[in-house]
Formats: sequence, C-alpha cells, structure tokens
Amino acid sequence: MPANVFGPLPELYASPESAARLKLEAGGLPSWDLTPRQVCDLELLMNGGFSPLGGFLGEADYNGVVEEMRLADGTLWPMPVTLDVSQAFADKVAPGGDIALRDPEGVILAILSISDKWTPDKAREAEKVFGADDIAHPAVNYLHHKAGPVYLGGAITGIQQPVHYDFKARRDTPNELRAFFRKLGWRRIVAFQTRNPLHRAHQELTFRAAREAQANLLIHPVVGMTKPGDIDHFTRVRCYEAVLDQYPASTTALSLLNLAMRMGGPREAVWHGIIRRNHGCTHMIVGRDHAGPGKNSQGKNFYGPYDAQDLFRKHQDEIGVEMVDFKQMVYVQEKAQYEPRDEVAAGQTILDISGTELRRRLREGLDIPEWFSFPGVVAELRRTSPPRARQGFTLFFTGLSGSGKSTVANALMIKLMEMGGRPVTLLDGDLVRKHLSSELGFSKEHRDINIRRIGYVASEITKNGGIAICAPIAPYAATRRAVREEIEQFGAFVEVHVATSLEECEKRDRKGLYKLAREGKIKEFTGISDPYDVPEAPEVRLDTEGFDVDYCAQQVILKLENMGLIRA
Ligand code: PPS
Repeated sequence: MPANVFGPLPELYASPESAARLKLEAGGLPSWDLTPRQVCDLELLMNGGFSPLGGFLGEADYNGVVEEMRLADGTLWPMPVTLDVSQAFADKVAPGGDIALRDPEGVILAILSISDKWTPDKAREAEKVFGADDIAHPAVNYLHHKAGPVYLGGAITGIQQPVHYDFKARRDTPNELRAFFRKLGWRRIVAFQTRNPLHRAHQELTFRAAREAQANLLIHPVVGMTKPGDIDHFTRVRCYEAVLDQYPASTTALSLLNLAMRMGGPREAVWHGIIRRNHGCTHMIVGRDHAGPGKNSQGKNFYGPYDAQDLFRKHQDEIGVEMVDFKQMVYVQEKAQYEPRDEVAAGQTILDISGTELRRRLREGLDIPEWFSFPGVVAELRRTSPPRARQGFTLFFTGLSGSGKSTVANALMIKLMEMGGRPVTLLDGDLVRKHLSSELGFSKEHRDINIRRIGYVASEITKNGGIAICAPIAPYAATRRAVREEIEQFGAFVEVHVATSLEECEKRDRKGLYKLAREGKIKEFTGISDPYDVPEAPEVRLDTEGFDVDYCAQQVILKLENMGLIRA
C-alpha cells in the first residue's frame, strides 16, 4: 500500500487571505452557473477527492481517459471529469482566460483558468467510457440530453466549499477522514460504497469483510447523485444512522460522500477505488455488478456481473486499494442466521427478499420481517414510502392534437375526484398554454420549455401527495423522459399514449387546425409539418377509435389499480 494514505493530501483551495481577494476579483469575470452534477465534481476536485486531478480535464487528458483510462502523463484515471457548457457561453470565453464558477444560488466557489476548449465527440465518449452509445444508460442519457455541447478544461483555484445544510456532521473531506483515522490509530480501513439503505445482509457482509481483512470499516455512502429513481439521500442517511448501533462503535465509522455517480460499472469501480484511496482507505468492497446502470435498450445488462471486479483487480496496485470480494449473504432459516450463499449446506432453506419485492411490500404496506431488516430502517422507509395508494402520482397523456387527450383526461379527473382521498389537478395542454406558457410558440425549444414547466408543476403536486393529470402533445421522447425522471423522485409517472392515428385526428379535425396546417397557414404542426416521437413503452396505450370515453378512462383506471395507485 502507498505510504502516503495517512498523510495530508493536496487540496485546490486558495489560502483564506487570497480567497477573500480572489472572490472580489472573480465578481468581474465571466461566470458559469454550475449544474448540480458539476457542483459535486468541483467539491471533490477542490478537496482532493479526485486527486491527482488539478482541475477539469483538458483535451489531451480527456482523450487519454476516454481511450485508455489514463491521463496524458500515463496516470490511471477512468472517468472523464469535464466542465460541459452551452455553446453561447463557450463563444464568450477562450483559453488563457479565467471564469468564475458559481453554485445555483450565485455563490462563487472557484476560478477556472481555461487551458482548453473543445467540442467532444459524445458518441465516442459513450462507447468508450460506458460501453455503448445507448441512452438507456443514465450517464449516456445525461451526456446527450443534459450536458452542454462544449467542454472547458483547466486548473481550479478553490475559493470556498459548496454549502451543505444537511447532515453537516457526517460529511468529511479526504483530509478530515485521514486525520480521523490517524488519530484513532486505524491503519487498515475497508470502505463500503453504497447508494441503497443497509439491511441485515449488508450489515453481515460489511462486518465480515472488515473482520476478514482485519480492518476497520468505513461505511461511505454516496449522497451526491445516484441512479435516477433511487431512494433520496435524506431517507437513506436516516436509515444508515439507524443501523450504526449494530456495529461496534470503536471499529466502524459512517461518512457521507458527495459524489455524482455515473453508474459506469467497471470504470466506475476503479474510480471509486481511487476516491477511497484519497479518503485514506486501504481496502474496498466490490460486489457483483458494482455501480451497474441496469438494462440496456435491448433489455440486456450493460456489463457482465464480474466485469467491475475483474477491472479493479487488474489495476489494484495502481489504484492503491485492495479489493475485498463481496460475498452475497443469505438468511438460512434453520440456523436463523446469515451465511455466504456459497457456504450454505445442501438441504437448508434460504430466505431472501429482492429489491423489487421490498418495494412491493412497502408500496402495499405489507409485512417486512425482522430477519430481513432492522426495525429502525423499516420505520424510516415506511415514513417516506407510504403505500402507493396514499402517495401522489402523475398521469401524463401524450398524443397528437385532436387525439382525445383532453376528453379522456377530463373524464379521469372526475372519476378520481369521485373516489376522493387526494386532490386532483388537471394541467391540460390548452389551459397550460393560457396560464403558464402564453408567450410560447411551437418550435422545438418552446415546446420543450412548455413540457418542462408542466413537468415541474406536476412534480410539485406529486411530491405533495396530489394527483396531477397532464395532457399536452409532448412530441419529444427525450423531454418526456426528463419529466418522468423528475417526477419519479416523488411518485409514480404513468404515461398514457392516446394512440389515435393521424388520419383519424385529421378526419375529426375538431378545431379546424389540420386543414389550416395542410394549407400551410399554421406552421410546425405536429404530425403534418413537425415530428411526433411515438412512445415506445408507455404504461397505457389507448386506442380511441371505435371506443367511447368511458371505456378509455376505464383502461387507465384498471392500470392505476394494477399499479396499486388507487384501491378498488
Ligand atoms: S406541446 O407540443 O406539447 O407543447 O403542445 P401543447 O402545449 O399540448 O399545445 C397543443 C395545442 O395547441 C394547438 N396548436 C398546435 N398544436 C401542434 N402544433 C402546432 N403548430 C399548433 N398550433 C396550435 C392545438 O390546438 C393543440 O391542442 P390539442 O388539445 O392537443 O388539440
């Protein structure tokens, strides 16, 4: 192991005196408002979590990382840490200049001295770094649909740490953790990386891993950004705190890591190892499908289950952290205890509850046995995940103009109000255009703004336990997906494709708009002179032709019942 694991690590912060002066000077520089992911990256750059990086990658380093997992000087570095910006901002700045980096509230966190500016080949980045240019991968989707088109690289001078109001006492910089380990005399520390609540199986496996490595244990969960749809970090941290007293206090520590994960499987595992080395750890637990992104658009896994372990093992010496094999722990009923799955004697009964099954039990308010989890953890999960029939949700209708979205949406609103229990809000396309988006037209840009506004309002309604029914055309799949991701943080998103054909909509032509569109009097008309991406996998697809409104509404009601969102 490298000898420097316990000594202090270089940080990128200016001294307090220079920081005060730089802050004043930076007020006059062009400034970039960092995205949430960039704030996470910047924090780990500044505090040494991404050491040896001295800033956002320049072009030569980026190319080396993408192609070979190495910086231009040959140092192992698996993940591009780049500052993506808009074309408009990129046009205003040039290599040799400085820019101020601000958090979303406008606070200046750092100065970037631009050394490189370039337009990356995102398809190549996706292929090489994540293994496929497939937007089913959350990081590839981010790359194509959220990240700006131009990258800026250069050295960072840190002015101040990003502000966190939550769980302050549980957040530690690499140097704070190193000092803590030094003070307690911990010399072998095994890190456990996680983005999920810990149940008994995790407690058993981490406890055993630490014992086998004769090491202390650092539970090091990610609280920056994880996989879309994960349990929010507030709930998770309360769950971690509830488990902490199951470990001997003198051998185990909990610290939160403000990392923005990419779900990059093997490369991400190597990255996690380097980050843990920087945080003073000597070992890391790497499991099956570490940092896995789920299924690709063909329904197959992006990576093999042990790819992450293989890549980690191959680079273990350079990472400077030893891999501890994750043993899948299962509950053996006859013995009333956990054992590694491969050590269970033949004929014994194994009990297990999968993640999907756990979510179902929470959703439906069913029993979660004590052999599976700790009462404190279950209580926290139940607090934030009441049964689905008591949570808010969004019903999102999409379809061509005149397809019948508003009619079915209105019928559903009435039916849901008749059932009672939750407030119902209808965000109909025409209503929204009148009250929220009256200044917008029908260009792609304006339609996207319109749908994002609807998504924002619907996510607030969902978060607060109501039912939002949206009925815009929403022609673009990527925008619908962004709205889904925003809402699924708080409740279910039920996409209903009103699949009335263009011919039928045009035949009905309720508002006379198709005629005008055919005559060229209305431009950019969906289906005629503007695109409509047909939803690939909506929760419900409604065929309205030949069916009455009641029947269509009933199809949606059945789906809602089936998803546990309403009680029969
Ligand atoms: S979008 O694409 O989701 O922002 O559209 P939306 O807000 O739902 O607005 C669609 C309604 O606006 C009328 N309209 C047009 N639709 C499509 N293309 C063009 N160019 C256009 N111009 C006006 C039309 O009446 C749509 O109403 P619905 O209820 O869908 O028939």
